[in-house]
Amino acid sequence: MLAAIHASSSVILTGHERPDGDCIGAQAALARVLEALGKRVHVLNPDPPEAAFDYLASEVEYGVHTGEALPEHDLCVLLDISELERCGSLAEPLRASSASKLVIDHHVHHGDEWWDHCLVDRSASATGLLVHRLAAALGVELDPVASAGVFTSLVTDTGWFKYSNTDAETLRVAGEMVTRGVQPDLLFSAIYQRNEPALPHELGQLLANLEYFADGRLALLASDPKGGPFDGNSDLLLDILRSVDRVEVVLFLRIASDGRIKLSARSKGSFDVNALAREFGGGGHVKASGATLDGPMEAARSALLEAALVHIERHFAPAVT
Ligand SMILES: [Mn+2]
Repeated sequence: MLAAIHASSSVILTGHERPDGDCIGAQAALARVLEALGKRVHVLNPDPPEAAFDYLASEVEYGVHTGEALPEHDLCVLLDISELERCGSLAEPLRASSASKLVIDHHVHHGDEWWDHCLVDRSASATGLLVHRLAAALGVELDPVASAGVFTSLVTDTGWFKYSNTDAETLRVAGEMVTRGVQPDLLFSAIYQRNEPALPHELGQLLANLEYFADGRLALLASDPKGGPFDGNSDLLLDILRSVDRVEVVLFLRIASDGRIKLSARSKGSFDVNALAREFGGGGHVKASGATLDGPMEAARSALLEAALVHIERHFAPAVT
């Protein structure tokens, strides 16, 4: 893999649709590392980064692919994703390109290992952590922008170091990024404290539909279709639901602005929400997964609830004595 990077001269970095903080943070870091090695780098995603990450977007050019021909390249790196199908309009031209493909990811991968090279570690808290390891292997020092990218990856994928994927390496690397100039309080307010005034009202309306099942272990929130689409960051809402003592599984269904129904699934313990999300064509991690369901909302809610109760009964069934 290192040889493939050294041999390349022009590299496309890409990621999944609606790229999150880990995806674009890892891209920012890798873009700076490759540029330090003299490579020409094009960051090209199916969608732009959220405005919350404009402190990275002001330093790194995040191109958005709208169907045009790909820039000339001899290496393509997929970050925070291992399936070309999730690269939106980039999937076809990338598949047609003869350039080698490198996957840097920490998600569960199903199916063929189709890539040429990979740096995949499912135990890594964030893809940005893998880019940090790669930079060390390449002998490149992270500059302030790359450091902000790695820090962004770590904090967004660990819920600011709250989730069980927060390990010693994550905290050690976060500390190193602070040494390199990252100011955690500034990044925290940039990412989490710039919501619209309407957000608390929207969350209040959404929370009115909260239901508990399975003896309080399942919190299910299906947004009211009359309430319109919700494209805001749902982390805050998921945090509130997870804060309930008895709740083990959180399922949030919302109508996105494209009219489709998006599922965010979270687990507090060992319950595997990835297995549940996969039943609906989605996936992710054991404790955090998502999927897109067919509407209408009531049908999606019933199908999801029925499947979730089967999984929960299986998982929490008392041991047979
Ligand atoms: Mn990630």
